[in-house]
Amino acid sequence: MNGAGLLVAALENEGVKQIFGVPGEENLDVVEALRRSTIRLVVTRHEQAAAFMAATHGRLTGEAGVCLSTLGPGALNLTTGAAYALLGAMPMIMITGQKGILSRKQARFQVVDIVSTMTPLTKMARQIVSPASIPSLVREAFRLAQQERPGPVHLELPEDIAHEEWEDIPLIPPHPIEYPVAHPAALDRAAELILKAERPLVMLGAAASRPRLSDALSAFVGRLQIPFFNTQMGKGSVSGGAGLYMGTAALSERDYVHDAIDRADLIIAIGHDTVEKPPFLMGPHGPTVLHVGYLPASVEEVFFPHAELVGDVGPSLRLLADRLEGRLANASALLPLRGEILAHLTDRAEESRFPLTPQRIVHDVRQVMPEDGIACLDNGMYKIWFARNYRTRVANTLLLDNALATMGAGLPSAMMAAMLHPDRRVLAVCGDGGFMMNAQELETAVRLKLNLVVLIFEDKAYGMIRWKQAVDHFPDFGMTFDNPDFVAFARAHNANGRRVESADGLAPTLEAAFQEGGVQLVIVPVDYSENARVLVDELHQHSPGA
Ligand SMILES: Cc1ncc(C[n+]2csc(CCOP(=O)(O)OP(=O)(O)O)c2C)c(N)n1
Ligand SMILES: [Mg+2]
Repeated sequence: MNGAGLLVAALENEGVKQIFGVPGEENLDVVEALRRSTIRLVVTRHEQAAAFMAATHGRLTGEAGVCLSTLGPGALNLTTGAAYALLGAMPMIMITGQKGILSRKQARFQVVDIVSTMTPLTKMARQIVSPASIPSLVREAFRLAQQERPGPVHLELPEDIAHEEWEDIPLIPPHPIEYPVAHPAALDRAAELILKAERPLVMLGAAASRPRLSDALSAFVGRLQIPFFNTQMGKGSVSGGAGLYMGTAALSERDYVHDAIDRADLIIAIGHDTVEKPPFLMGPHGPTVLHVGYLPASVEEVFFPHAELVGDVGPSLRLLADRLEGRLANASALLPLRGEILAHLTDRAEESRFPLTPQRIVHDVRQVMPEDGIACLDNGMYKIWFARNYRTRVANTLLLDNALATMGAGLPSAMMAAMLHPDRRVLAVCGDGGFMMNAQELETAVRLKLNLVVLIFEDKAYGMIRWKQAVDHFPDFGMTFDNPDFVAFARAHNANGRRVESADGLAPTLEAAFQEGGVQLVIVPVDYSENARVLVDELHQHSPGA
């Protein structure tokens, strides 16, 4: 077997079912080994999309997704995806080619030091220098990528090592690992803090969304009955518990959910990862914060917990609930604020203005999406509206990126969700700017015969930056553009496209798109004057002092 064969056998050994990417000539031995393997090669139209898809596989399953590229230019195209997985804590393996390392028959043609490039963007970046090391390196790569805190790992396979014949080397079988559970002293301290709290509040952060955690978290919330809010990436980490949901902190201060946060004397922050835009700002006089996480908290100017419960989060929370269940007289002290906080979110959600308000769009999307439907957001102004207003009742049904917050990931992440869950409705939500950053993947989605609806918010602008420009009192300048005819664009890709022509047209158009199946674009004109009216003026009035 050659090095490439060993690599592919090691990937099969890890349970890999598909690899996303754009091969180059340096990968041809790997491509040939894939052809003979059980692993499917899914070519994309840009490496960035392959990386976003692989990262989303890791995010949704906990098992690293794998992407492949050639050397130099192809590998550089993976870098945004690497950062997306690193900041977002998504397990992913990137395999890139390289010219031969034992002789240099093409001098420096296309040679870039990709291992150095990837080092700050990954948990590990290595060149494979001998087939002998492949089984152990691949096992190590998956172990590192998948263990807390998850993230990307890069392996570079030079073409001569890929081609080199080697004796069969035994693969290293993966085994399950249980993380240590929090220390009894930490559990006692945490229980004491919660027992003496007068107005406790739970916050669910990004790490709360780990797929394996959803049941334990839902049980914890159900047993203690302490109301909870979530960060953007902690959204939808709990199934059920709807009666305790206080809102999502899409902004750092002043929003209605901050009425509860500002009154809390204890915040139990489960899985908060400070890669996220802060859900609230800690200061000298704020509440006590208890960090619950797989790893100790990182300390920031705006986040410095007073106590920590570190260990496998699910089992640790069960032990904590054992100490507290039925003993918390003040558990629901903040719950009376819930009705008023949530009432604000339905404001203008059914208004018939055209172009549509963002509130109306979020409302209508929710009507059309079943509880287990998955909405995958790109990055733009609508992300704040979805984070605030879109209610989730099933874990991991709103995927958004509040970590790298890159444009261009919406469509590829939705494609991955559609591949993993062909039985569920999947919706990509994009701006007209972000959609065009990876629009070429419509061809991939059609080729893969995915069932997927892509909703494009059309304001003919980089709306979010335009909004910030206005908030900061800069003149309106430089943020607008024209769009292609999106309906014709869809048709040119053998997809279908529909434009929403009236306020009442959105829900039926989305419904028709889902019913018809295949890849469907729905273009909805949006009225972004609500951004300033609600997110600046109204919230400023609501909380002028903050
Ligand atoms: C790759 C990348 N480039 C630039 C930005 C900065 N940025 C954040 S939101 C945004 C505008 C997004 O425009 P669009 O996709 O049309 O969404 P809208 O805000 O208009 O709804 C920009 C340029 C970014 N986050 N990622
Ligand atoms: Mg836009």
